[in-house]
Amino acid sequence: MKYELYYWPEIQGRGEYVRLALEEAGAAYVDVARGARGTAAMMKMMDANGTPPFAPPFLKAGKLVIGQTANILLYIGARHGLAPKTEAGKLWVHQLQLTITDFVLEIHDTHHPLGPSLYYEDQKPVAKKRTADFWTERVPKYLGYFEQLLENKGGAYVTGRKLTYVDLSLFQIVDGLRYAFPGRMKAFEADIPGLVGLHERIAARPNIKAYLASERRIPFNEQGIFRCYRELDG
Ligand SMILES: N[C@@H](CCC(=O)N[C@@H](CS)C(=O)NCC(=O)O)C(=O)O
Repeated sequence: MKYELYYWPEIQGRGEYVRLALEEAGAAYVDVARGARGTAAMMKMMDANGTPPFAPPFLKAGKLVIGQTANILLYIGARHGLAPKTEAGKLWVHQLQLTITDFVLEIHDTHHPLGPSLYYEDQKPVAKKRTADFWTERVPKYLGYFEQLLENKGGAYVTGRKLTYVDLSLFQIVDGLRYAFPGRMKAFEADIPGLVGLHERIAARPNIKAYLASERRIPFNEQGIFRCYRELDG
């Protein structure tokens, strides 16, 4: 079965967490909206009767159409050995992914604190304030939490010796924060040696390495979640 991933074609965004899992798994998939008339096909899926997704990303797997990033990863994780097999283990990594989902929204809100429909240019002063609080309070709290989990397990990955989709998502978080806030992140990295090491290990995994070097990896840009605005970087 070839999966169909539906996501905005110009950005990594939330689709990237799904792409990384599919790439690591070596799963066959098509990034539908990047093809001809793909965005129209994506919009049509959201207008369908039955169980339409609210927003991209969503994944078509045979007859199933699965929305919400963490829900998609729950599905992929179980089918491609990227999650523990026990019920407790599955729920644990799903819980961690939902925490990452919360963090991703807070990252987005650094540049769009007043709302996603307004232009960044119309919310710059609030964005500056929000970003300052984000780096003082929220980054240390979220990344400190994941750093502690890594340290407690003492393994290569968050749950120990075995890679899960959560590790792939944390790679993306470190990569994205480095792009969006190079100065702030450089100063902060001394506090998260475990996550920095995890980022390196993920980047070196053969399937991920090949993916990152390919055209399938869309470069970071100022339409995505991680945006590099110099005025917000300190
Ligand atoms: N909680 C959802 C959020 C999905 C989401 O916000 N998708 C964005 C793109 S990254 C979108 O297109 N949203 C349309 C909207 O909210 O109207 C997830 O994690 O997948």
